[in-house]
Amino acid sequence: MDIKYMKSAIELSKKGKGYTNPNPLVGAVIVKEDKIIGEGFHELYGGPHAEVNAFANAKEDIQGATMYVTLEPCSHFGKTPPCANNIVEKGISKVVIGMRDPNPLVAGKGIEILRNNGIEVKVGILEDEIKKVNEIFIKYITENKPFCILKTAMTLDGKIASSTGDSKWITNEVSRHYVHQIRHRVSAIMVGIGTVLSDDPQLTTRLDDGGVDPIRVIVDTNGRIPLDAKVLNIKSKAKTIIATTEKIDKEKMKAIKEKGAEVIITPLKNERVDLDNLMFQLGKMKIDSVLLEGGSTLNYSALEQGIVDKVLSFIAPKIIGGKDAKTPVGGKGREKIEEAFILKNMTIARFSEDIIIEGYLGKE
Ligand code: AOF
Ligand code: ZN
Repeated sequence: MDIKYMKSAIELSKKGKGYTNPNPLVGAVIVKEDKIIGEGFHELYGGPHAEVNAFANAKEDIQGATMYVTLEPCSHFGKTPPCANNIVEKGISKVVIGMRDPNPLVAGKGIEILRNNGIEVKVGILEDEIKKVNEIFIKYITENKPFCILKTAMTLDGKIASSTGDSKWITNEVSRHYVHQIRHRVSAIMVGIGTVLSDDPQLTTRLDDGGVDPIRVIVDTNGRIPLDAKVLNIKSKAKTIIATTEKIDKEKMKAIKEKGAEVIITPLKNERVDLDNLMFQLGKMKIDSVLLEGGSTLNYSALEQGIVDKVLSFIAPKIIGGKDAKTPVGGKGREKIEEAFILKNMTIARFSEDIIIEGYLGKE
């Protein structure tokens, strides 16, 4: 029974995808006499928490009911008052919690409030699944840096473009649609200046019902971005950030700002943008997640500087060959196999004939 209702709460929580960043995805259901009498989820950043929405939607008397909630109810006065106290006042007698809140402001204090008020509390139902749904939140709230997803798309023989640079399209429509769902889900999308110069991408979310555009981050050490690049000129609610260094020409920086983009300066790291420092600055701006979409030089730097948390690799059933055709990760490369970046918790899925591999970077 616990599993069944927690599953409903998880499904509800996912409806908030793309709208709650940098806050978590949370779902709650209220159950009485084996019947759901109220349900809610965190719908929008800054808005009511899942528990409050579940109370608001409850159709019957909730006295003595059980609440299933994916995340520990909060104990702090943030944008809204503490949910733990609210649950006590509403007369709920049992709370089943998916996972403890990793937010240092809460971290067990919500559970304590409930227990101190005589409420029966059970913690840790479908915890692994909920941790995956909230992998972005967990990293951001504990490290103040965005969760970084490296996405690559290649042919079966490991190429991301032909030797002439043609890359449209390697993956199929289903895979590309999925990428737009991720763009909707994350706070920011990041590419290197090489990708802007060669592809002039828009980096927007294009789903049938629109979707939320991510903030566009262009890593551009020397400030080479053309002022007529699409990322500096398209209409979008999300801003564009040029991440650069002291090497940028001051006049160029002024012109970029006049275009409405923001400029972030990082220290130099190996003569380039210091990506770890960039992640720190993005975290300060409440950016909880970054989808890294290439190119291959930036992908290698990101791995080397240890900012990548997850890799999402699309493999298409195509072979193009060509010894000069680019591969997903370029740069200098590791000299020895024993120095390779190792992934763990690998999963495989298919979108029609494309194969999708997901894995996480093992951090020592
Ligand atoms: C949410 N939605 O459903 C729950 C959250 O800034 P605030 O006041 O909205 O508080 C955000 C914190 O509240 C968040 O980091 C998490 O620790 C806790 N629980 N947050 O946005 C919810 N239950
Ligand atoms: Zn709350």
